[in-house]
Amino acid sequence: MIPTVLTVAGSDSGGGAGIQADLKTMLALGVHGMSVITAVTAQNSLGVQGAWELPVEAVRAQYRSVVDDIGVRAVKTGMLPSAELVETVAELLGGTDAPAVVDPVGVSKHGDPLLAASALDSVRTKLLPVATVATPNLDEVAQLAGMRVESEKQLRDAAAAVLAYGPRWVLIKGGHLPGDAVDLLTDGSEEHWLRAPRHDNRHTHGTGCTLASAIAAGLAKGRSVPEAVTEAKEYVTGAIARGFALGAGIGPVDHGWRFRD
Ligand code: PXL
Repeated sequence: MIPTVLTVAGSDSGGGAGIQADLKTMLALGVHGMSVITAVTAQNSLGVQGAWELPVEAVRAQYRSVVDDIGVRAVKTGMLPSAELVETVAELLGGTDAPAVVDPVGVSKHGDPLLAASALDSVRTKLLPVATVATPNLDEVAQLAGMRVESEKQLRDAAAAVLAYGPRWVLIKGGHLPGDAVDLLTDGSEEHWLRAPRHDNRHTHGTGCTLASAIAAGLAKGRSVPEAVTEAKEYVTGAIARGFALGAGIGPVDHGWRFRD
């Protein structure tokens, strides 16, 4: 049986992030990817030109169609643009017996907002408590926990602050710090420091979506959280190394890099 994985996220018309990144990652990692679309963005290498949220009923119906018939071994969430959608998805996840990887998406690579400011409290109080693993980057840590991280040592404080909202594990992504790309995975008792060399490549669109989807793929295959995160980091590091130019701006990571090497 091929493990089934569901992404609940927004569409990126440029194909580098969002639903498109998630499904490519899942294919590359040997699982069956399925999607619940929460929003449609008009987007390219230069930024987000427009975004339209789907009605709550459309999100709920997609989710029930997939989960009730096909079933899911893991779920990943990405762009959930409104408080109403965050709360709907949190409730759906709470009623599903599968691990959930929550990427608390705040802004795009270009700084375009993908989440209403009014939804932040719902992310903290409804979505994070049902997460098996939450994967904030440092901008999202600042947004959610009001904490500015400027050194590797402070990743530990950031992890404690996010864990306080209730996810079982947190992966704080330190990639926006200078130097190596260092992330901290912890459940409050174990600590796993993941380090990868920084690739001098500006084509990194889709990095966060890809990492979270890769973690979900690993969990669906039955890996533990530390194993799934370690393997996902290896996959995304390879994808970043092979990120390529597209359009006039920031190109995507290469989801298919393992097929090419
Ligand atoms: O990487 C965050 C993200 C999530 N979802 C969608 C996006 C992006 C970034 O561009 O476009 C749809």
